[in-house]
Amino acid sequence: MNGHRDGDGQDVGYTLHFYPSPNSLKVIILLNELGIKWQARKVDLAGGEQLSAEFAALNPNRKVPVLQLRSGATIFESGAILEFLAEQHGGFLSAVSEERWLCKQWLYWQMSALGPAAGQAHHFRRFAPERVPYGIRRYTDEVNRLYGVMNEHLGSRKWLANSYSIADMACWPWLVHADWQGQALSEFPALEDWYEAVALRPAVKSALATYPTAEIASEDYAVLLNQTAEGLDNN
Ligand SMILES: N[C@@H](CCC(=O)N[C@@H](CS)C(=O)NCC(=O)O)C(=O)O
Repeated sequence: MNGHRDGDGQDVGYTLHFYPSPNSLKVIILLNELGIKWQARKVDLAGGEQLSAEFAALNPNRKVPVLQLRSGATIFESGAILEFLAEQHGGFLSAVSEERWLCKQWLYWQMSALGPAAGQAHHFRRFAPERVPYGIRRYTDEVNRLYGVMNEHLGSRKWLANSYSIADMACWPWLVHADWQGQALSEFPALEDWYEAVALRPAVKSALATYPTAEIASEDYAVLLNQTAEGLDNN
């Protein structure tokens, strides 16, 4: 799939296969911050488009976001996409080794801790077809702990790394719906200041205004449940 063009025939460079949820919003923010040309293609998650053979060819894990390059090659996992774009376009990931790793450790912390725990909190608090108090408590508490970790770190610095970076862009979208995770930002003053500082950035404002994070309606949520290995070759 070479030479992506928009309606005016301009080369748009990248295509982002996305859904308006935190993992895609991270990448949209970075694309906006870098000011590069890209086009958005919304994937119909509720309709199960991610499970199709066509989509599996883009991402064997059948999730968004996926960044498609001009060559047609694709990159999945939002953290890898952020690193790729930051490296390719020389922004928001320091070239200085120590600073680079400070940024990457918070990026990996988001990918391995904040994102999965917040996702499970959303699941057990809002979507689970049955009420599971243990699941609700476990993930609400863990997200609370992780907010505390960020709050402590941000008590003595403005950004997660030395300057505004892909680490901030990775974490911020997960706090947009802190209430879905049973959290109140007002209980974490340094985190709240950081949240407001990121929210004021024009690239972030425009990402959120153009792609407001959407909740999948509970009647459409069924497709996201009970996926097993057996289902992988059903499509
Ligand atoms: N670790 C992955 C997570 C991707 C992910 O879970 N995407 C969700 C939307 S936020 C998805 O595509 N869900 C569809 C499904 O589970 O069928 C990343 O950060 O890219």
